[in-house]
Amino acid sequence: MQIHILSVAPELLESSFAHSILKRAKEKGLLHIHLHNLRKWAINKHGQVDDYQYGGGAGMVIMCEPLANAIEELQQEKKFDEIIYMTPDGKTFNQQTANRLSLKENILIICGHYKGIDERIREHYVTMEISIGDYVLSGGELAAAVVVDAIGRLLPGVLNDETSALTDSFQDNLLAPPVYTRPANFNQWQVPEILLQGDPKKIEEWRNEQSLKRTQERRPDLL
Ligand code: 6GU
Repeated sequence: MQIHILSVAPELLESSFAHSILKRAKEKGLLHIHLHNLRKWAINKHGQVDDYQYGGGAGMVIMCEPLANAIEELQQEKKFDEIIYMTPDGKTFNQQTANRLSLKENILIICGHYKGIDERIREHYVTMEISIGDYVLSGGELAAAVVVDAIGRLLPGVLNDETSALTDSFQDNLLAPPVYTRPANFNQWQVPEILLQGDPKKIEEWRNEQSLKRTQERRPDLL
């Protein structure tokens, strides 16, 4: 899968993809992330990409011209399955959207900043608008990192049996059960007996019960 990201602060994204699971996905050639600095398409030698908004009001808006030029140039190389704009007024991201996006081949993600991007870019190029929750971030980069992480770990071959996505919270609309490791007794705090007995069928039953109980208690809206 190829993910292109257009941003005025691509440095913010670099370290997110340099670790652990996403690093392995890149090394295995399963995920290619291309960061593009929007300033490359600035309208003048001062690196300008934003301007005051029509009608007045605080905050700068990212201009049509650099965005349109960047998108058109990137589109000459490949056709994107989705052009995603990261924005707090987008559709709230969830596991289902992550699953769906993980099946695409080529994605372009646009990170906004300041007051956002000129509406005409949203009308004419953007195919999907994503928010990661009901709060405001100062830019779309951290939100894009969240989305890329959630997608990247779902790509076939990225996770192994030990880290399988099938047992993640949300994957079946249930929260994951509690987990334990050695020692079985720490400060008299005991690991549930059933996990120590080694009967796979009973363990699976127990985990399903725990998942259900946890979901009922914490996220009844998922049921
Ligand atoms: Cl995608 N962008 C910004 N700037 N703030 C957000 C967001 C995105 N999702 C939640 N808050």
